[in-house]
Amino acid sequence: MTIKELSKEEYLLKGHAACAGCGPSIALRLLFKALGNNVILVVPACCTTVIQGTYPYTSFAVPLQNILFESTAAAASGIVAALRQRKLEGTTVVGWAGDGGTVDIGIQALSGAAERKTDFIYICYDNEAYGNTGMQRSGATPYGAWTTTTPSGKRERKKDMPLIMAAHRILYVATACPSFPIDFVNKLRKAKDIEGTKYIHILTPCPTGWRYDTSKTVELGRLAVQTGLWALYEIEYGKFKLNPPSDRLVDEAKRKPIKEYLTLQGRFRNLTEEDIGQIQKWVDEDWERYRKLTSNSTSDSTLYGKT
Ligand SMILES: Cc1ncc(C[n+]2csc(CCOP(=O)(O)OP(=O)(O)O)c2C)c(N)n1
Ligand code: SF4
Ligand SMILES: [Mg+2]
Repeated sequence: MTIKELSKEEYLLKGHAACAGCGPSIALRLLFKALGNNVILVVPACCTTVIQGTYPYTSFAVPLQNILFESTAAAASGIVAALRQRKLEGTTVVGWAGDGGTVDIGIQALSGAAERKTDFIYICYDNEAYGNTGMQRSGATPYGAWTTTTPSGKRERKKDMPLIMAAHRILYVATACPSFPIDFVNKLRKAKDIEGTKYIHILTPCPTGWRYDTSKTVELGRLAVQTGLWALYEIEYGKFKLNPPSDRLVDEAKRKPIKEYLTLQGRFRNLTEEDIGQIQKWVDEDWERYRKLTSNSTSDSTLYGKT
């Protein structure tokens, strides 16, 4: 698929309440272009509840259920069961939650739904902090990042949520970023046709929390991928596969230095050279892991065992 072939329909309507340059709102627009309007969205407390607007107004032209912060996957499970009971086929149920609502408070409901193989797509849009409540740190905030609760920079590393979901042996796990729109759209369309729990984790730059100019959202997403900090991959039926352009970055020389990404963002202002060196080392270690997983993918072994 090319950009020109994307649907012209817009189900994220004009006049929504996202900040200028909001990465998650670009991803939402693409989500609807990929899946159309035969979807039911489940959204917990997060920036998206602001983007959608307050009743009786809404910027979403699809059915949507707002639910408690911890309950996205539980509520989506209920909707999937209700649709099945009423024999209503063809509607895609999508859980759409922030990083806090996924890797922290929502993880038990999501883990339960994945273990039950609930037939829905769960998307974590990751702006690496609790945006809606003023930018507190989450389990997905990266090492060194300023948030209101880590004023001198977070000292812990980001949770590897896609691999946590892969450990549930679900049939489809993928990472994406709206700066690579066709990759994201293709992953959504593929996920739609797989039965069971599908998990897509998207890195969505947030100018308000990451402290950069609102015009740089797409550029930052690209840099996250080009430096290798955010790898685009799929784990399909347990097989790990890097997607373009990440598939070319196994060669270290092709990765841009991580510094190019970090220095564009005010939230990393307090990083020392030593911190930057440490982050670069971790990124390089991740790639050694991706290299091993990629070379395994030519054999019959999968993350879940033999095919
Ligand atoms: C049980 C509970 N605790 C805290 C809150 C307050 N709260 C609402 S949204 C939010 C942060 C959401 O962060 P995230 O999931 O990362 O989404 P974002 O706002 O960044 O889009 C918090 C802490 C709540 N609604 N319910
Ligand atoms: S705080 Fe960030 S994620 Fe939330 S609406 Fe603003 S730009 Fe988007
Ligand atoms: Mg968040």
